Amino acid sequence: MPQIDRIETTIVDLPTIRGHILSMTTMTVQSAVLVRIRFSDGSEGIGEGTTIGGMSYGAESPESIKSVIDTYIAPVLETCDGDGINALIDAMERSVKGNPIARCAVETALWDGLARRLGVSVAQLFGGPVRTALPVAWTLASGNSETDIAEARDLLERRRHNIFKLKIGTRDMRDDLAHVATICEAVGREASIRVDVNQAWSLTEARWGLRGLQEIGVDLVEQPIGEDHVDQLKLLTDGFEIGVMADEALKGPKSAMRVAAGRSADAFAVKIAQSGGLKRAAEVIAIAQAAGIGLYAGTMLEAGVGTAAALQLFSTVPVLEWGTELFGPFLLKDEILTRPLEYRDFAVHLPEGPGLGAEIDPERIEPFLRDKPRRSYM
Ligand code: MUC
Ligand code: MG
Repeated sequence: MPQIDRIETTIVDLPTIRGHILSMTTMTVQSAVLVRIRFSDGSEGIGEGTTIGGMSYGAESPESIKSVIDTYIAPVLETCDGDGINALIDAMERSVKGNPIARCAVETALWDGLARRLGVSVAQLFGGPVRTALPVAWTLASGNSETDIAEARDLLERRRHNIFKLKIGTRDMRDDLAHVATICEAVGREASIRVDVNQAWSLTEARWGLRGLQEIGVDLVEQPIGEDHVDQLKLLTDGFEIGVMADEALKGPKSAMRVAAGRSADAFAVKIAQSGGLKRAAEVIAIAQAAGIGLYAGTMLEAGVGTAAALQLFSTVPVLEWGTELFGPFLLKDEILTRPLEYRDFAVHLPEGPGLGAEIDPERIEPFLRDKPRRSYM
């Protein structure tokens, strides 16, 4: 029985390749909390807890993720049986309310450790992969139509992405719609175009917005209104032909059940972090499948470790109607994995090897470690 000896955390501040403009913030840096669990038999597991834009996207920050793990999760889990992941999830949920990203980061490291000890992939622990290549979207969010079109054309040419998500909601509705129309006109025949409003619209705005987006030929609109207004999301889902996706409204199985019960969305953007870990994300997936709701693998724009974890889980899902957006590492200027994830032919590929199939390169993260002295984590 390998005991959990130590849970270590560190924050890395990773610059993005360009400003990433969402309705609530513009990102120029992504701060990831890296977790390493050391077990008594010498094995290790790694995880990542990452949010978006400090505290502007959700209720956790990089600093809170780290401090919740250090102060409230580590003391509860240390000395426990590292193989008993269900018991450890239960212990985390009983001792820490909310804070799904912190719990997900630790749970990821537990799955990685167990899978490595067994010499299998994390996907194998979830029943095994049904696919090794997953369609992958890219987000066009420079804020400028011409820059976005150039970016899209380049990515199409390199066969990296043929699904594009546009971030809207910061500008006047007419300007946003004109921006979307310009991009659809330029690349809409070769690519699927979707938009993410990140909750920025009222119901009235959303009605106009969805009508306009539908006429332009956009395939899908993500979280057009506030996450609490599930009843209003349903009005939009029922009122328009364009697909409506829930993202921020989904915070684990209970909220997923509420959205599914009324079929208030056509599709779920399932994020392992927002769901509170891989296990709860698998439950959200099961709820969508049972309710006839389409699936999409969402991201909190994680670096390589969190992205690999999501890939392991989503490779086990037979039907991913809307594909994935597991492109996080590409938004970052610098790679942190020893062996980067592979992207080709419009797909991201399941990494080989035990556990997550991902290793953190100590030299690559060194310049970005927030805390000095730097030697304690690796
Ligand atoms: C979100 O709300 O979907 C995912 C991709 C992206 O560009 O932003 C994130 C967050
Ligand atoms: Mg979203």
